[in-house]
Order: sequence, then C-alpha cells, then structure tokens
Amino acid sequence: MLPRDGVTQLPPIAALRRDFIWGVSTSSFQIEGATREDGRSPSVWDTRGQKGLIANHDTGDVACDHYHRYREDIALMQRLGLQAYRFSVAWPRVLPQGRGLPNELGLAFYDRLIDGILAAGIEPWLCLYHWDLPQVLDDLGGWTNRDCAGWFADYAALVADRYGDRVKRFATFNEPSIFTLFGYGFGGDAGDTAGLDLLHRAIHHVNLGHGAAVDAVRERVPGSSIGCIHNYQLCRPSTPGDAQAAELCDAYWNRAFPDPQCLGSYPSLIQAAMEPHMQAGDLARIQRPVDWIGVNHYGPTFVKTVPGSRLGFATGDRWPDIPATPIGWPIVPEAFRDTLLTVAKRYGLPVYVLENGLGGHDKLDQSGAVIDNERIAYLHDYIGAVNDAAGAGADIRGYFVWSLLDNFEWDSGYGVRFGLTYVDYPTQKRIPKASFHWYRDLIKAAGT
Ligand code: IFM
Repeated sequence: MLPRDGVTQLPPIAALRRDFIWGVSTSSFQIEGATREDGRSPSVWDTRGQKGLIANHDTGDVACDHYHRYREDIALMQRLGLQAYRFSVAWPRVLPQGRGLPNELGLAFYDRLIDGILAAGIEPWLCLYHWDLPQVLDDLGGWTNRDCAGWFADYAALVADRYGDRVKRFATFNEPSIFTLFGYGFGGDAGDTAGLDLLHRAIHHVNLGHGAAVDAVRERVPGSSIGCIHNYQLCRPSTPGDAQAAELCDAYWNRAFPDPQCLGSYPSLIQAAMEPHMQAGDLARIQRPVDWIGVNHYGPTFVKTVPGSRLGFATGDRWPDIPATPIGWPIVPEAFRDTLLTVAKRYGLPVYVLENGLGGHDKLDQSGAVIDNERIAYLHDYIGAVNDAAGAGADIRGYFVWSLLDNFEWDSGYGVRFGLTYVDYPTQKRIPKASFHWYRDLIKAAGT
C-alpha cells in the first residue's frame, strides 16, 4: 500500500492495451431523483424508502438531482477526460406500467442525456437494469415470476429501438447475484424451502431475461457490443472451518449467472436446486453469444457458516491484519488481480472492470476541499492490480471507477460516499475531490 497522505503517484499501467478504455459508472436510482416527475412510476427502491427501511430514513426522491443537472454532470465527465460513461436506464421511467405503453417524457430524458454524452466525445455504455424494478411488476412476483424474463426482453427491445442509433454498448444486468442474494437469499431460517425456492426462481428468471435481452438488442442494434456485469469477489473462509460455506457462497455470488450465461451450465453445487425451475431448452435460451464480461470488484468476500440459516452461510469477518476501507470492506489488491485472471480464463471473454472504488465518509475540510487520499491509495493499488493481471495475460479492456458522484448507497442511504465528486446534498453543489484530479491525471497520462 502507498502511504495514506499526500498520494500523488500514478499506478503502473504499462501492461494495459493501447486502446484501454477509462470510464466511470453510475446508476439511475442512485443519482437521478425526480422519482415522481414526468410520468415515472415507483420502483421497488422507492417502496423501500417509503417503508423507512433505508438508513436515516433516506429516499431516492432527490438523490443527486441528476435528472435536472445532467448537463453539469456531463461537464464533470469532460473535465475528467473520460472515454466512456456507464449509466442505467430506469425501467419505471420509460415504461411506468413495466410493460405496454412507453412514457415519451421518460424516454426523452435519456435522449438528452445520450446526446449530451456523445457531444462531449464520450462513449455511452447503457445498462438496462440496475435494480430499480417497477413496483407494479414486483406486485406480480417480480423476478420470481417466469413472465418477468419476457417483460424484461420487451423493455430491452424498447430501449434498443430508441437509442440503438447512438448507443452500441449494452449491458443486460448489473450484479444479478447481489440483488437476488440480498433480495431473496440472506435472512430466513434453515428449512425455509419456500424462501429458497424464491431465490432459485429469481436466479433462473434473471438468467432467462439476460438471454432474451441479448437477442432483443442484437436483432435491433447493428454493431452492438453486449455483456452482463457481475459482482465477482473471490470468496474466502473466515476460519478454516468455513471452507464449505465459502465454496457455496462462490457458487451463488460469483458463478450462478456467468456460468449459465457463458458456459451453459449452473455450478454443480446449486444445479439440483435450480432444476425444478428449469424447462427444456432453458440453458440454450440463457447462453446467448455475448461480446464481453463485466466485472465489478471491491474486495474479497469473507464467508462464515451460519447453521440454522436459510442458506447456511453469511458474510463473515476478514482475516486479521487485512486492511479495510472506512466502511469495513477488505482491501486486498492481489485478490483483484486473481479475480481478473480467474474470470478471464474461466469465461474466455474480454473483460471490462465496470465498477471499483472506495466507500467512505468524506467531509469537506476547512478550505472546502475533499482530500480523499485513502481513496486515491485504494485506486492506485487496484489499478495496479489490473495492470498486473493484464501483464499475466488477462484480456482486460477497460476500467470504470464507481462512481462519478457521491450518491444513494442503497440501504446505507447518503451516509456512504463512493464519488470522485463530493455532492453537498442540501445545495446539490458538486465539488471534485482530490481523487477526481488524480484520476484525470491518470487518464491524461495514459493518453489512450
Ligand atoms: O453502489 C453500489 C452499486 O450500485 C453496485 N455495486 C456496488 C456499489 C457500492 O456498494
């Protein structure tokens, strides 16, 4: 690790391709706000907020007000010198009933956004689903309902038809294992077969939705480049006795989606559990040709056995002496290198790192600046790990920081900040942090 103060050095990047892409990622619900404007309907995350389930009773109602301030945010991207920007479309904004009649006002927002991104010389990467399922569809069972795969494909077709003249990079899902595991997996008791059933149904239907959306986009967008974005963290047992739990966690967390999507089979540890939900031909429906695999990575997942729980495992303590971010996520750059090598070898696809970053509790100092050296040190070491993996033969083609802005960090609300840019929520003022300038310098030095 680099010293924690006054970090200015850039990481080694000599092993990266000459056409390596530098970007940042965001998602609709986390930044847009305007949740009740222009015909948008509630998503499951609006419902969670209304139920008071988010820390500090936060909601996504305003978030970063990106819906109104997107021009300012594109100017930030330009200042960074980005080559690419990943955002997601809010399904409930463009299809308020989840299916059926499109909402022109919602569609027009993404026209303006995409046109602005392109005018800034930045390539738009469009993710179809970053967790904001329309509530109306959840009321029908959401991903536990097999029909949801078809609803998703129809939504993908609408998006591809509308933006495919300008957008060529499409991701189907962001981190399917996270929203299924945290939505249906963790919690509950052993013997809760109904709960487990919902998890397995959701996993399978998301996979079916992926395959159908790949076809829908491919058919409509000539020259499209399509993938799915996986949260892939090597699973480590918290203690030697947790080895089996770590293996099972790996099957659910890391492999339940890319294995069927890219290799045509479920991991052997969960195969039997998936079978009751599968119909003849499903694996072929899921394994549609993709162009790349997206990896989001933060640190290894430590796993403990939890006897009596629904899955039998949960996230556990990290090993002693492993440093952590301010929100307690382990910092192990070598595990990132190993993850990238594992993914590149296992799936044989070009890899894009589509999220990586550090969450903290950044504050303005007396001069009104945010000197986030800890984030810079983290990014330095993790980008160094990308370089190491590339040097060891992994075909890695791009790296996107999570995130452009501080934003709505799901159940943690606004209390956790991942941005290169500080957002002063009461005024919505954007203040580039030290890491913003550091990343800009890196992109400049890379000169791709
Ligand atoms: O904020 C999230 C993002 O939405 C998905 N990946 C992890 C990030 C940090 O928790």
